[in-house]
Amino acid sequence: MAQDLFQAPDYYGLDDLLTEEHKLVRDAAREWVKREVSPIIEDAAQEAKFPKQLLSGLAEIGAFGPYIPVEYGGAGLDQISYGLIMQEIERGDSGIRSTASVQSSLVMYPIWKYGNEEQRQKYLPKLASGEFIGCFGLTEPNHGSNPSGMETKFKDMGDHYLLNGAKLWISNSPFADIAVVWAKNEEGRIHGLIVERGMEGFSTPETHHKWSLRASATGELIFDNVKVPKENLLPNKSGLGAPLGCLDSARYGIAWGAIGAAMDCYDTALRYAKERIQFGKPIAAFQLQQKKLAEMITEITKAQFLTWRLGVLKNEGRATTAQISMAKRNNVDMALKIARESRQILGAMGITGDYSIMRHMMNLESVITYEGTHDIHLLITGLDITGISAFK
Ligand code: TGC
Ligand code: FAD
Repeated sequence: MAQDLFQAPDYYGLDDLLTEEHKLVRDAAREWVKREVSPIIEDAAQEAKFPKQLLSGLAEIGAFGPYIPVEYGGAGLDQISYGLIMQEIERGDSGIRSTASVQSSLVMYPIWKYGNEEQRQKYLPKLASGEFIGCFGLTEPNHGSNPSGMETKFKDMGDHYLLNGAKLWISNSPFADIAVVWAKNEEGRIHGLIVERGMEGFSTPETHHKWSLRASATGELIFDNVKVPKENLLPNKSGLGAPLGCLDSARYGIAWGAIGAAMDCYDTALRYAKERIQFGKPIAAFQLQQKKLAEMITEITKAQFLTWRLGVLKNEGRATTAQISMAKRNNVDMALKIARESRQILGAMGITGDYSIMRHMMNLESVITYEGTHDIHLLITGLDITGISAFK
């Protein structure tokens, strides 16, 4: 990839609303991405390999459990710092942000919120340091948008549970040390179980040939009569609301992350448009290109303020699921549109790996699908404003 010359757009002075801590955390993540991610990410994506060498750095910048209390190894930061870290990482690559999202919001969060003290002490410090990597198994071959229909189930065998079923499209599964798995008990009630690599009957085959999130490892979770110790059941919450509560946290992080991808595309396109000469002028001098760039910075600015406000509400414990859906949906759509427009500004160069735009564009096709599709988030808003569910 060409040298990383990224300069973050801040058209309306959002920085004035951030604390010194927010800016320190954000700048540390930004520097780390420039130093460690940008130089290697294009090759990793081209080769479809997750760059494991980034794991220790992710832990160091506080990306594993930013808001988990320090006593459990987390960074003890607020929700805006968490968001800013996700923004900076996704500025580098959505796949790397995925690893951080899953680890923090889909693995550490449920252990912290729904686990007992023994489980917290056993797993959280190791997850925070990156010694353990986790994954989250909700989606199944026959149940994506509709997880309540899940078929994975466990049976009480007296001294252990017996787990059977399969999960599909699971980020980090091929190398994860532990999986937080959602499964139904004999009464059909959904519970979370911590399944550890090495348990007999548990396998995690990798999903190949993706055109999107190529620098992230995706795979299956297969449970063939896996004996799960009883102490691995998360005791403090059950029902679909338990995994959905984790999704609230991850979707919030994605709303920030998508801004990072959009910023990177915009910044690259702006620089290119000012340098590329056609018809004797920089292409930035043509109205059609200015329209694209002006609309991009407008959309990025709107998303920055929507998401900052969501962060304030989240810090106060007032952000609703529907508000989080709106931000995830709006920002990912915004980023994908900006990636497509930016790609055009670069002409043929836009399709090469010399620039990050095409990689962001392809990544965002996953981001607009996972953690609730674009349609599902619209229906969540629809339900919230009308009181009528259009899901079923
Ligand atoms: P519904 O009847 O609405 O709700 C069932 C129960 O859950 C409660 N609830 C929530 N609780 C906590 N937090 C939330 N956000 C909640 N939303 C709902 C609700 O009150 C109810 O409780 P109770 O006590 O009455 O039973 O459920 P539904 O079956 O109608 O489904 C609603 C729907 C469609 C919105 C939901 O199923 C959904 O969000 N589907 C999308 C699935 C999804 O997002 N999957 C993501 C998989 S993980 C992933 O993609 C990771 S990508 C990782 C990466 O790489 O970054
Ligand atoms: P489907 O649910 O089959 O939907 C197909 C289409 O139908 C979509 O356009 C959808 O919007 C539409 N649709 C569905 N229901 C309705 C409705 N009621 N009304 C209108 N339209 C509807 N899952 C995990 O559990 N853990 C992970 O770590 C994880 N990582 C992922 C990583 C990647 C790279 C990808 C691509 C996915 C990942 N997922 C993960 C799965 C992801 O959450 C699902 O793909 C997503 O929830 C959608 O499910 P589906 O793909 O089965 O699509």
